[in-house]
Amino acid sequence: MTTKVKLEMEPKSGEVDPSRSALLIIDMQRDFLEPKGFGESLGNDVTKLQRAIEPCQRALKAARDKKMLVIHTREGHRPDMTDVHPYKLNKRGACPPVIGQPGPNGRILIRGEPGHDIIPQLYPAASEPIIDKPGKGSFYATDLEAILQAQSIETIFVCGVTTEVCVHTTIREGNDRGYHCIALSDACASYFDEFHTVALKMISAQGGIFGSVSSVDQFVKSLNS
Ligand code: TIU
Repeated sequence: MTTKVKLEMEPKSGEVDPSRSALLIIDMQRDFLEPKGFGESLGNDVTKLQRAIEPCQRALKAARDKKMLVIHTREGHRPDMTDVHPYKLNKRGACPPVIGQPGPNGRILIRGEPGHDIIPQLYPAASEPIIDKPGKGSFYATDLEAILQAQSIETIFVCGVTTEVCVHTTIREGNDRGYHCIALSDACASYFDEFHTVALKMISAQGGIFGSVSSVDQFVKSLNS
């Protein structure tokens, strides 16, 4: 039996089934949120992303309390770097190639290095799958879709970083695959305030062209209703 709960969201409030929902936490990795990692090497102020940590913690706690499926993602590459395409490596010379370079937290954006791992505040439980992805979207070159299908998931609550890059790409990919993707606005963050705002608007515009937008408070309220 399924029990649906009401959820306030844009563009239209409705019902979701928590037993067929997953919380997807995107790329809350040290390489994006801490100094000297990939994010900062691209010229970004990493403190802007840190505002998503506490809301992500609240969403994670609520999902765990209700035994909702929680999935974490990490962007990164094989130590031999054979899965880094030339464009991503040097970005047409726009900034120095940094993937694989040594940093204080190990080789930047390389799997197994300390900087590639998820920040301690949101560290995955042993039962929570971690998706290691080479790209921005969480579906590309991963087994995320197989997991969602095996667990009969129809709704994905998405949070993490960055709103307009990996969160957005994942929501677009999920929408094309038939999932109702709901961004938790305050648990997402961007290095650019205006991109964060507009990226969220783009999801729910045109009748929810890519999905819906809600908040951590609404998510928690629904799960506790
Ligand atoms: N996780 C993610 O969004 N990867 C990025 O590279 N984001 C940027 O905003 N650069």
